[in-house]
Amino acid sequence: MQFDRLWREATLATLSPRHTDLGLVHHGALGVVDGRIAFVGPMSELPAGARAREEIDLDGRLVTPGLIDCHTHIVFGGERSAEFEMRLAGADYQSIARAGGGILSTVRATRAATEQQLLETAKDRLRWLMAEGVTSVEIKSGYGLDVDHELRMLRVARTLGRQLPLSVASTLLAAHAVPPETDRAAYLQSICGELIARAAAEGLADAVDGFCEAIAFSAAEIRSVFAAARAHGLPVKLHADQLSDGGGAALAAEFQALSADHLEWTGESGVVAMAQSGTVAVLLPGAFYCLREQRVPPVAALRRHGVRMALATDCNPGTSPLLSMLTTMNLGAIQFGLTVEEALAAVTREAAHALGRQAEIGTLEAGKSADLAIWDVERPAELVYWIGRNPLYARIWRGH
Ligand code: DI6
Ligand code: FE
Repeated sequence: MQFDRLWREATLATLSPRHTDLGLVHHGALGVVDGRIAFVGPMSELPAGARAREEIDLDGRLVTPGLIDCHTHIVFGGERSAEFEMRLAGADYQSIARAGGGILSTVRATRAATEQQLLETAKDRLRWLMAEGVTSVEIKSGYGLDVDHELRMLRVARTLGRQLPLSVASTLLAAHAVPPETDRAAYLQSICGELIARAAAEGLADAVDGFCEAIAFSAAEIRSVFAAARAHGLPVKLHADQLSDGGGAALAAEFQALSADHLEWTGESGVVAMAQSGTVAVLLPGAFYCLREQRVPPVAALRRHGVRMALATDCNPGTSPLLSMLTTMNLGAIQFGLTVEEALAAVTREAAHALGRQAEIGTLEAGKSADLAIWDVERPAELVYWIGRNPLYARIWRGH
C-alpha cells in the first residue's frame, strides 16, 4: 500500500461509531491517499510493506477528526458591541429586538456592506475557528431578509468554501425576522415561493432553517416554510425553543429535520419526537452564556432517549460573538453538564450528523475525508478543560 502521507506514533481519538467512548488507539497510524483516510488503526496492523511519500512521527500527540462548527451566522456586516453594552446596563435581548435593534440592525449593516466586505470580514472570523482545528463549518443567511440579499449571503458562503481550505455548508435562514419594509404575509410568501426555489435551483443552499420564537415566526408560519423546502428537496433545521417553548422541537421532528438547535425550553415530548425522527440536538452554550439564561437544555432527557447532541458556536453579532470551538466545548461541559466524551463527539461525529454529512466527515474511519486536528496535549480531556489555551499542533484538510 502506498500512502501520500502517513502519521505514526499518534494517539488517535477515532470517535468511531462502534465505540461509546472516544475510540482511542495508542501507538496509532493514519495513512492518506488522495485526500481520504486509507488506513487508521494501531501501527502493528499497518499492512506489511506499506510505504508513504511522506511520514510524520507524532511522538504520541493526539489526533481527532477536524472540528465541525455546525451552526454559525458568521457572514454579517457591522457588529453589535453597543447593544452588548445596553444589555450590560440592564436592557434585555427581546426588548432591544422589538425596538428595531437586534437582528434588524445587523440586517441594515449587512445590506449596506459590499459583497467583498462581507467576504473579507467573514474570512477573518473563520480564520480564528480554523486556528483551533475547525475543518468544516455551516453558515446561515438571515441578515438579508429579501430575495436578493439572502441569495447574496448564500453566494458569499459558497465563495468562502471555494477560497478557504475549509468545507462550508450553507443554510437559507430567510425566516429569521420580518424585514421592516414588508408585511409578514408578503415576506413569507416570497420565502416559500421565489426564494427557496431560487436557492435550490442555483445550488446555493444545503438546507433551510427558521427562527421559531415569539419574537420571530410561529410554528404555523415555519410549517409553510418547511413544506416549501421539502417540495424543493432541501432538508430543514430549526432554531427551536430558545427563549420559550413554542413546540419547536416537535415541529422539527415532524419534518425529519437534520437538527433542532438551542432547545433550552424543550420538554420531554419534544425530546421523544426528536429521538424518533433522528433529529440532532445542537446545543449553543455561547448564546446561553451571553444572554445569561437560566434554563439549560434537557440534556438528561436527550441522553436517556438517545438523541445525538452536537455543540456549535452560533457565532453571530448579537447573542454569541464566539469564535472558539474549544471554549464552546468548555461551556457545554460546565453549563450543560456534558462529559468530555460527549463534548468531543459533539464537535465532530454528532456535528457531522447535524449537517447530514456523516458519510464524509466527523470520525477517523477509512474512506472518509482526511480532515484532522492534531493536538499537543497529554489527555483528550485537556481540549475541554483549558480556557483560552490553543494546543493545536497541526490542522489537515482533505489530506493537506
Ligand atoms: N437565534 C440566535 O441566537 C441568533 N439568531 C437566532 O435565530 C441571534 C441573531 C442575532 O441576534 O443577530
Ligand atoms: Fe443561531
